[in-house]
Amino acid sequence: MIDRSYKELLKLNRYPHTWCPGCGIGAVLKNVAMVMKELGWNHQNTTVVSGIGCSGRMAGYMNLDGVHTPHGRAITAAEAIKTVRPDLNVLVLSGDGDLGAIGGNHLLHTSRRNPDITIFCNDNEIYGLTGGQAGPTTPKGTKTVTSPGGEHYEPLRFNRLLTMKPPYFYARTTVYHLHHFQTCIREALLYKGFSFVDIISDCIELNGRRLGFKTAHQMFKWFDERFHIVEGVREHLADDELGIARKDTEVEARVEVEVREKPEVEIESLKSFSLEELTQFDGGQGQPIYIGYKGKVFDLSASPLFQGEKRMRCHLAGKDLTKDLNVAPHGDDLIFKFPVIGRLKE
Ligand SMILES: Cc1ncc(C[n+]2csc(CCOP(=O)(O)OP(=O)(O)O)c2C)c(N)n1
Ligand code: SF4
Repeated sequence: MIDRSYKELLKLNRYPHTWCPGCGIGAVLKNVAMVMKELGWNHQNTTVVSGIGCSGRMAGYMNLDGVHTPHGRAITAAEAIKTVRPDLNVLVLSGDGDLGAIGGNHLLHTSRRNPDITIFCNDNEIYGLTGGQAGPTTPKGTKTVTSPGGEHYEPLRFNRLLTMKPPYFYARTTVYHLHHFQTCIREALLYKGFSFVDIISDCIELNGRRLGFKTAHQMFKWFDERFHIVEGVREHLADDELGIARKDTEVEARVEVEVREKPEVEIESLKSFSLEELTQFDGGQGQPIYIGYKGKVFDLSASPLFQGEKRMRCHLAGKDLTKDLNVAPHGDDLIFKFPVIGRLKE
């Protein structure tokens, strides 16, 4: 049965919402709510901020305390909240125009200070709310209300702007690549520091139709042609890649290299675990954190991915994650450097 408990995080009493049928914003809201629910983020521990625009209406539909700021000021408000209430998870849900044009200066300088906030940018490559004018991420040559002969300038590339200097976390995904989209949301929420998810999305009414698309689905297929998923965590993403670009500071990176040099072990000589036995090792009540992968059992108790606040990731532990890791952008990079302590029973 489909778990619809994420709906607790939405103000359904305010529905029907304001967005056009087929608009990608609904998918952004829904998927962020689904992953938040999975991680236990709610009105007691999380607040949300939006700026102005169709995308900027998202905060108003979340069942959380939130702020609807003046145009371009969402990130400043979010940083201020995090500064005075470091115990709260702070999210920004807004559009490419709000975050990258009028709010561009705040994006630049807040990312430099690296506060622990997460930005979800509904990047529909247009100003939707005001009628379809060219925005900062509108591709060169696109016909819009303000560029009837084709947009003149090269677009702003968030990936290049936000991955200049570590530490950073930048992910690009689309509303069409759902599994990838949810992975990016999850990893961004769990990242300790400034994380930015650039979600390529559609404004079917005020951009798509002018480009000749009859339906939102046609636009989604176009995203699939323009972008492709890259596996693993990269240092940088090319302009047509969907994935996660992440780099920690030099000191953290060195520690990782040292841990990687582990000798191989004879797997047959190790204890074997059934899937049921594995469930006991989920990090709860002083238990270690074990994860199954391709027939082996890894001990991830020392992994920074599960320390401190990230302990909430323990819902992943005590399971065979082979299928999930095979499709996740980080692949098996996350676990192979930790000790193999057992094998999975056939
Ligand atoms: C100070 C100020 N300048 C301009 C506007 C007009 N305005 C409202 S929303 C918007 C663009 C929003 O674009 P984006 O963030 O991409 O959101 P979308 O509507 O596409 O989701 C503009 C220019 C405004 N509200 N306030
Ligand atoms: S105008 Fe565009 S961005 Fe705004 S709700 Fe409609 S489809 Fe979505």
